[in-house]
Amino acid sequence: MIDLHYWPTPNGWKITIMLEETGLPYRVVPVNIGRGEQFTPDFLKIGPNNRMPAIVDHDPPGGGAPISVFESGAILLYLGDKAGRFLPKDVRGRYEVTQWLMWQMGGLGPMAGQAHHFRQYAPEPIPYAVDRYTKEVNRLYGVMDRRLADRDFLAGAYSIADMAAYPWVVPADRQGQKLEDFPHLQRWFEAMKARPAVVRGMDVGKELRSPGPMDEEAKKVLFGQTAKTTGG
Ligand SMILES: N[C@@H](CCC(=O)N[C@@H](CS)C(=O)NCC(=O)O)C(=O)O
Repeated sequence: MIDLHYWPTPNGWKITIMLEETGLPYRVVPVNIGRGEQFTPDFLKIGPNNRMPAIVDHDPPGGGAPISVFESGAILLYLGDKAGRFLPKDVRGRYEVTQWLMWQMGGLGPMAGQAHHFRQYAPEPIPYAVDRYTKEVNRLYGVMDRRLADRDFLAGAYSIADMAAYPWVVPADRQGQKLEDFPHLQRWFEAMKARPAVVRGMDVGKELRSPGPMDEEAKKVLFGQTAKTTGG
């Protein structure tokens, strides 16, 4: 059994999609990030970056003590190896997937996250920041669109790279993007959205989210963190 320390957000959905695709048994341990549960000493033992997702695998390949993994990209690699699916074993296929996974981790996710922040949450409008991150996400969508022009999925066959990217394209409008401007990306998006495991993964824990805009308490917890306030 795998414990998934989780809250229903794009980085969490990457992992629920993979777990649903593979059918690996898991149980959700909620980490309410709007109430500061990412700062508790117990969570920091497995998620030292104060961010979910993280997993603890009580039945790791090869046996032995439980293995914990944080960072969604590392978790996807771990689960790909464990399940022997969605991550090729041959060196060419494996790095085809790994480079697009890293592209998502270092590019699309962080830039889209900043676009969300400055477009939705900044207490006062900062046009330079809005413009900078909206344009950068637009460039990254263009990269995906070109990549998908002559193949079905980012690394050719469906893989953990697609599972990593999809949750960050779901809120395209919050990033100031129109999928109609990217026809190959739009076709990929529709194909992803139609996969039953993707639908199930995106639904995990939806009852945990409070409806409506982020409340003031969550804003206080999430924005303005420093080393002093996050040490557990
Ligand atoms: N690079 C990390 C980022 C994870 C991340 O940013 N998680 C967010 C939710 S999507 C979080 O836990 N936020 C809590 C906070 O900002 O305090 C990963 O991919 O796992």
